[in-house]
Amino acid sequence: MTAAGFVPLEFTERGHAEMCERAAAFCTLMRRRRTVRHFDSRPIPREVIEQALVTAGSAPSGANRQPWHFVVVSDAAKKAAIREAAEKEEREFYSRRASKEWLEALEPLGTDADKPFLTTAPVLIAIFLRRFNFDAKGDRLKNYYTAESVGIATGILIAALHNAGVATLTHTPSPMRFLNTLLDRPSHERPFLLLVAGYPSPEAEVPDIGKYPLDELATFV
Ligand code: IYR
Repeated sequence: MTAAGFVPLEFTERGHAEMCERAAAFCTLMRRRRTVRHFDSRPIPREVIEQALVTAGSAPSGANRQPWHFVVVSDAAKKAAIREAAEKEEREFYSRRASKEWLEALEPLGTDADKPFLTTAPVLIAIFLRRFNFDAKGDRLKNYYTAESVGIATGILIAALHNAGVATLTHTPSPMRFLNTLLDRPSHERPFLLLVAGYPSPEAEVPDIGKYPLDELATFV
């Protein structure tokens, strides 16, 4: 990225009614997003994934360092290797590492150590957080607000995929350093999240849980 000057902002100011309409339409769209744990194996169009990744890459980031890297995994052998490594960690998590309180919190989601979606879903997007970048000379360039930046980009990716008709699951096997080895990523990149993407299987069910209403999730002062 070279130092740029300044260019005029492209911004569309909308009337009050149009603003409200668009806000409501987007809210309706996004409230229909559900985390899916049962996927169909049918492939999803690669262009859709590519477009959603470019959308995610539009996220704001500390000093515009864009401290993310996305690895799109559709190879069956790679997915199988990821599943095997993730289930190994998950078995530890569910049988030993997780506190009683944590397991109780997960109860309504019905999750366990088996992760068949890691091999049935057509695509796994491994999201890496780059703790630093390298400049043209190969010197380290510090990144800023990396977790915030990658979190925002991930949220935009989830929204972009949902908007295109792709269901997702935010999966966080812990620890997930195995992703560096399996996906050949350097050690200064930290696995941030494994986003499972695809069509839901026809019999997919989701937990009967809700979201906070406005008066609980926000305060206006
Ligand atoms: N990583 C585990 C456990 C898990 C933790 C949270 I916090 C969740 O919201 C869901 C699952 C798993 O994927 O099963």
